[in-house]
This record gives sequence, C-alpha cells and structure tokens, in this order.
Amino acid sequence: MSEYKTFSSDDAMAFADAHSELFGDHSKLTAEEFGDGNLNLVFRVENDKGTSLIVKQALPYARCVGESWPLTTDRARIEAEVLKLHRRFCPEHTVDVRYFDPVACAILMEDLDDYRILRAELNDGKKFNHFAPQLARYMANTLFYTSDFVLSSENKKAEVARFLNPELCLITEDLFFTDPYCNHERNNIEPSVLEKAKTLWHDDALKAEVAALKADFLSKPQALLHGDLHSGSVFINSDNCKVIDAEFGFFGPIGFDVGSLLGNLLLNYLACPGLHDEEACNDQQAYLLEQAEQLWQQFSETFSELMSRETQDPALESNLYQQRFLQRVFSDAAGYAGCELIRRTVGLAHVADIDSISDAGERATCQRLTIKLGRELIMQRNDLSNISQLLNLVRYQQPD
Ligand code: SR1
Ligand code: MG
Repeated sequence: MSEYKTFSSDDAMAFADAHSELFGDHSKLTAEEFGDGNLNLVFRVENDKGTSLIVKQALPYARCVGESWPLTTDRARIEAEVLKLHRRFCPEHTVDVRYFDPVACAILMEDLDDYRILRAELNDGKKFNHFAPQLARYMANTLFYTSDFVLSSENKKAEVARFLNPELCLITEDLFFTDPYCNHERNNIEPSVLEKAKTLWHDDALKAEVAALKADFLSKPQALLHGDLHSGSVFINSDNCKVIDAEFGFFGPIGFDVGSLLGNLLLNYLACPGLHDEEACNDQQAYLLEQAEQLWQQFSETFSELMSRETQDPALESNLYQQRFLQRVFSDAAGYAGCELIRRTVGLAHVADIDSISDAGERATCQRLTIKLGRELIMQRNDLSNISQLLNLVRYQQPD
C-alpha cells in the first residue's frame, strides 16, 4: 500500500494474508469489523480452519466522535512499539503484535478469542484470583525495565523522544485533568448528578491538587506507560490475562498506570450495588478489595525487588531513595485513581460498570459516590501511608 486508505473487510483480509503465514494460498478468509472502542477499526480475520488474527487500523479521527475530531494515525505506531517493548519485559501478559504497517497505520496481532474483556467479566460478577498478581507483574516489569533504574541516560532520552505521543497525551490531559473541573462542553453529566458535579468546578482546594497531578503527568517521564490501563484494556480467561490497546503510551509517572487500574477496580466496586443483588454485591465487593490490595502489594514487592537487584545507575541504588520512590508512586496512584473515578462520571468517556446500572436512582447514588471518593483520594493521597488505609477509605464511604 503506497498511501493510507481506510480498510474495508477485503482490505483487512488481504493485509492479514500478506503478513502472516497462518492462512496459506487456498484458505477461504472471512473478516468482520467488531470494534466498539472509542478510536479505531478492529477486524477479526478467520480462515476456514478456524485460525484467526486481529487487524487493528487507526482512523484519522476519533471514532466515538467522528471526523470533526481529527486524530493522528501515528498512534498505531506508538501502540505497536509500546506493546512490542512491553512484551519483551512481560511476554505472558502482553498481546503479541505480529506486524505493523506504518503507511496503512495497521497492526496485525494475535486473536485472544478464548479471552473476554475484564470489564465485562467484572460487570457480570465473575471472580478470577489471577488477575491482580498477573497485572501487578505486568506493571512492575514493564515500568521498571523502561525506567531510569535500568536505561542509560542517553538511551532513556532517545526512548522518551520515540514515544512523545503529544496528541493522545493531550486527550488525557483534557479529559482527566481539565474538563471535569469546569463547565466543559465535552462533559457528559447526567442531570441527577449535575449539582454534585458543579461542586467540582468551584472547589479551589481540589483544583490545586488536580493541577499538581496534571503537572506531574506533563513533566515526570519515569517509565514507558501503557497510558490507558483500564479494565477495558485487559483480556482475561480462566488462567491468564493479557494487556492490549497501548496507543496512549508515553513516558510518564508510574503512578498513572497503577492508579488507572486501581481506579477501575474501585469504579466496579462502587457500581456493585446497582449491578448485583445484595448477597452477590457483598461478595463481589469483598473480592474487589482483596484484588486491589494484592495489586498494590505485589506490584510494590516486585518493583522493590527489581530496584534492589537490577538497578544499573549506582546513584539510584540507595535503599532509602528506593523506598521513598515507591511511596511517592503510591500517593500518585491514589491521586490518579481519584481522577479516574471523577472523569468516568463527569467527563466525556464513561464506563459500562456505571452506565449499565438500569435503575436511575442506583446509578445516581453510585455516581455521587464516585465523585466523593474520587475527591477524597485526590485530597488525601499524600496522607495515606499504605494500601490498607486507602481501602478503608473506600470501605467506609457513605453517601452525602
Ligand atoms: C476520545 S478517547 C476517550 C477515552 O477512550 C480511551 O480508551 C481513553 O480512556 C480515552 O480517555
Ligand atoms: Mg483504548
């Protein structure tokens, strides 16, 4: 292909056929477009033996809004390269990218057809004990091995430049840290929580803390982040999970990835009363808090071990510095988790956990709680010394 063209199903089949050895000359191929995300086209291409691959193509605009929101197709390169690098450091839990075409802005990758999206599974009340340890490992490995603890100064700067990703970072900067705290036209606020949302717009103490979190997002290139690590970016089956969708990747604060994932567990926790009957709700909430605890504990243990064993820069070997570093990652994660709760309630991009609550009253109660808990996490992030304290804040949340 000599120039960019939006793929039809036939184009996706030809692309998959040309760049894999799985299909062979005489295979009868079929393709269906099934993308339901905010940005891209996603095709499943399958042969008559049932072998399948995924073709993901970046559109030159944000799919969820339309052509009025132009968007760089370079995000496909970022996604392919982040996933390849993350797979080098955590192959078990990163989707396998087989081929990337910079002109078509298309990626050929493994089809996780025996996996389901983690968000959908949690919304259905499914419980898996492996996802917290596995995602903790994914984050610890990918974030440690792309940080200053390992990369040489020169290499780190070259990598920061390779993954600048200004347009997608701007989306996060706006949607996470700006829009929810003002009367922005992109906001998506249910009338029942409008009054509560408006309190955010006049909350100067909160806005100062969100500004600090945004400033760190803008200027703390600690490691190569996934950049959009919510429960819709994780595929899971009965024994494994794999991370997908790294187009928002860039060098940023480690706490952003950890906080995004933690925030999504908390969103699901707060949605439980609207999604399940009382007994199932109590069960699911207890399970989610255990997973959240393990997620942080195992992430911090693995990251600590890696720091003490594998740090390459002698100046960063100080044990005291490493402990302080991790404590700061924890506060950052608490703050970014709080931002995730708020932006998923007030901002443009909501989550099915909350939006699928059919009872309007339950949904409004849940949304008010996400705003309240989000605020507390942001405001108290530097006073929370450990994950148990953070989870107590969640556990004892009361509606206003
Ligand atoms: C216009 S993009 C909206 C959201 O979808 C992505 O998955 C990111 O979370 C982004 O904030
Ligand atoms: Mg995504």
